[in-house]
Amino acid sequence: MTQISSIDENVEESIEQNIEKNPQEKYLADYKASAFLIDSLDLDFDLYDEHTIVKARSVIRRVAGKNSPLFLFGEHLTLRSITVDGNDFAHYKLVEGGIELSELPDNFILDIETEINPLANKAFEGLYKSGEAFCTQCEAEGFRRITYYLDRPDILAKFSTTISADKALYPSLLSNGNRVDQGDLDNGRHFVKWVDPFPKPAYLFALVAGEFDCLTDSFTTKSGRHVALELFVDKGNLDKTAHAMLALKNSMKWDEERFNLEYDLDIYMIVAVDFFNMGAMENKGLNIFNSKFVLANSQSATDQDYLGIEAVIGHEYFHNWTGNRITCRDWFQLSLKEGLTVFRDQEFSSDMGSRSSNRIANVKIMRNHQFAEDAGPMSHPIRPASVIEMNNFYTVTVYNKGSEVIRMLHTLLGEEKFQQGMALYVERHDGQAVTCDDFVAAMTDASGIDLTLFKRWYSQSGTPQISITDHFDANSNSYQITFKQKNRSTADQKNKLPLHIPVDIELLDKAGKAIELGHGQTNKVLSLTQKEQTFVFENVAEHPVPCVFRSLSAPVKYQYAYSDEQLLHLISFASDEFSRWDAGQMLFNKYLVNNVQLKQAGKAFALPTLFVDAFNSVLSNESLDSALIADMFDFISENGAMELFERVDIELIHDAREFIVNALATALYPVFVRRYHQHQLSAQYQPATDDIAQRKLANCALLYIAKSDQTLANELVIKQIETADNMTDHLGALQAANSGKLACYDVVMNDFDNKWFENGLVMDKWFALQASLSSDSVLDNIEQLFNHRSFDYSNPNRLRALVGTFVNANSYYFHAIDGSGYQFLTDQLIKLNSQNPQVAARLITPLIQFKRLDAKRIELMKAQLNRLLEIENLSLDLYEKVTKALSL
Ligand code: B3K
Ligand code: ZN
Repeated sequence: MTQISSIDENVEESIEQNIEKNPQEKYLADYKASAFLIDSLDLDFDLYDEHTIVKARSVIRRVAGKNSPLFLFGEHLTLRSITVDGNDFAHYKLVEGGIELSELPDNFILDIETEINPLANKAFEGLYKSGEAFCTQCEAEGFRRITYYLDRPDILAKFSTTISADKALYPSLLSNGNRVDQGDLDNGRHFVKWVDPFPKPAYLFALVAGEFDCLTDSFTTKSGRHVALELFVDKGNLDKTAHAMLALKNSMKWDEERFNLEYDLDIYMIVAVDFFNMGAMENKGLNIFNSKFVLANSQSATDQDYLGIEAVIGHEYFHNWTGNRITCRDWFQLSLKEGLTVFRDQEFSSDMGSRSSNRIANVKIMRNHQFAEDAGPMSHPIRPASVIEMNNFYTVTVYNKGSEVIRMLHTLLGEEKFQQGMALYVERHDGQAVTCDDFVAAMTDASGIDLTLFKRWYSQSGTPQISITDHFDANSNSYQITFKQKNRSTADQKNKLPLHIPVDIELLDKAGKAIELGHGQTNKVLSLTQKEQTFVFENVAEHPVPCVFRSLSAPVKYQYAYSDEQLLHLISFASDEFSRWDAGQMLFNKYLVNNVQLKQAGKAFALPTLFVDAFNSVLSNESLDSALIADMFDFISENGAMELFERVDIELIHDAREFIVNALATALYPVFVRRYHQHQLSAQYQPATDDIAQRKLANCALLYIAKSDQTLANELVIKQIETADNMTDHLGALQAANSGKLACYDVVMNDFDNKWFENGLVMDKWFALQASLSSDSVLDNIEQLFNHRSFDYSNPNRLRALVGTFVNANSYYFHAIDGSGYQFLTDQLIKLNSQNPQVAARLITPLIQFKRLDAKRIELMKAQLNRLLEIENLSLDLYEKVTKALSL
């Protein structure tokens, strides 16, 4: 193979910012190292619900800026006292966002005493109460709600933490590191002291106080270190902890085997809490988890829950090296730890379970969410250049696209060189706060591969669009394939440059065999580095069907004018399971677009026979993995489908999608029924890969049956609920009843409510079903559910289940042309703005991604955004998103 042509425009390396400078905006380019360093921090907490006293003693030294003042961040704090080297100190000024100290010596001990109110803290940032327990969340900038401090990730200090609290109410007092002292105090109180030997940034600090049940276990590392494992859950939940503990031990082992990374403390603790803004937090030695990602037994958790727990437990554990031992210099570098750690957790899940199922699920996140983010007002590179509210940048771009960037590095380097790069990165930077450039430098130096161009992925936002054409020359037996990359302007950047895009390719002959491409290989990774590039393959005997972007080797949209027959060829013969799935998706998307256009041209919906035949061949194929078959029938969501159109017609997308799904349900009805019966498991529930696949296919079949034979579906649903020994099948039956609007729906939903109303996590599945109902009464119903006995407006999980599902997964009703969906969401955001701005700023996403919608809807959405802008004390979180959306 040789490269014969290249067109590379001479484009300037500079990338223009088109967002006006805002006074509150912070810039990566403005980074300055701190003039002061903190060697150690001794914390002392006297815990009370409404007036906790925090004493902080820092050992500080000046490393630059003679006589310059020291600014310490602090928010929502009451200052009680301040001393320097033991003497009262008067040279301070309380200013917005912190305190400024002047006339300081070069080396000193600073003692600051503050008072805070954990009970009043409903933002769940800093120290707060989750139910009866105290807990913390400090990333990104929550530590400043605990004490005045240099709350930035490049300040690494050794922490000790002493906690005192009522002994009966809070028997467990936990913090980072090792427990070094404990004892009783007066008035029924007690104390525990913890010392963390590893210097760390403040965002990794954690404290928990409460009464828990604890599952203990241990792990012996490969060098023989004995590690105590402790998993703390609310009393009564011990029967739901086994899977999380197993996932932890598997993670520890996997990281030793695949990345040669070993755990470093004598103890690893995980605490599950009910009130938590996100999934979990990797605090050193003391992870704090949303209970959703810990608690599971077969009765209460689905296969998806089991897999989610494994992934999140792994993710937080893997942060111990990629995040904690080596952390970020500044928050613009967030993807340094998050993209890399997501890549590591995806690899872990793929090694433990089905690689293709994992890849499909992760690509769906990119296509359904990340591409939309990149095309909307919040578009940013994986290393953002400017930020107003840091919490707004824990995004699918930084996390998932960040992971795709690491995956591309892995594809370009191969496993061996990639691991050499990791080893060099760890050797160079252990104990440091570093940048994405440092990471790429280690990869470059270890592999000898030039990644200069590749680094543009870190600074350029947007989804590249690749158009592919080819030509076969029968005389010379050569096959040429040409790739053009188009990088469109995004909200944050006007001018774009070509990117280094790895294209994993395979060529299939007529018989479906992969053609050898040299060195005994049937696939090849091409490096597309220019705007347009042609690659030639010699000794090709016939025009092949190209299988491009195998496993989606780059986070791009790609287009090749595949005929239906060629897509069927890929579905049947591609050696990469992901590519078979993707060919099915392309076929579906082609006819989704086609049917929308038919209707727009005044014609009726229609499908060719080949379309149904293609999916019949998948469903009838006994040798195909059951999970893959189920995935092939799980088509792009209505939300995701918006990305397929320049101008979105909400109703038509909904109708065309329904038409195609119903056509398949009807045409393949007997095969779905056969598959349903064939994939019933008789053995006891196990969250094992094969069993998960069987359940997935059976429940997928049930969903389709519910669309074509409601009488049979009704019977099957009732029977499945009666006999199910697990939540996956119980919920699968409810989903079928919901989507097929079966006669039993109300009864089975009521029964579920009566059975589970005391378990909020289980009820989240029920709330989500209610919110996804395709019915004109869905919004009224949701309003009423706010008063449901299991609903708690201050719990982020409940809000995400009910409000989040409606706005993200029920787009037909969210985008109702009367504006009711937009108004409903805005009402909730106004309520949440002052209480929990982080959760509000997550929920707003579908209200700001309006670019492709019709003028009427855009106007309605903008009216709601303007309504938000007018409220008093709009949080920075919402302000940033609303203003960016309105400025487009
Ligand atoms: N690092 C945390 C996320 C913190 C979010 C702060 N708003 C969890 C994780 O990515 O592992
Ligand atoms: Zn993370």
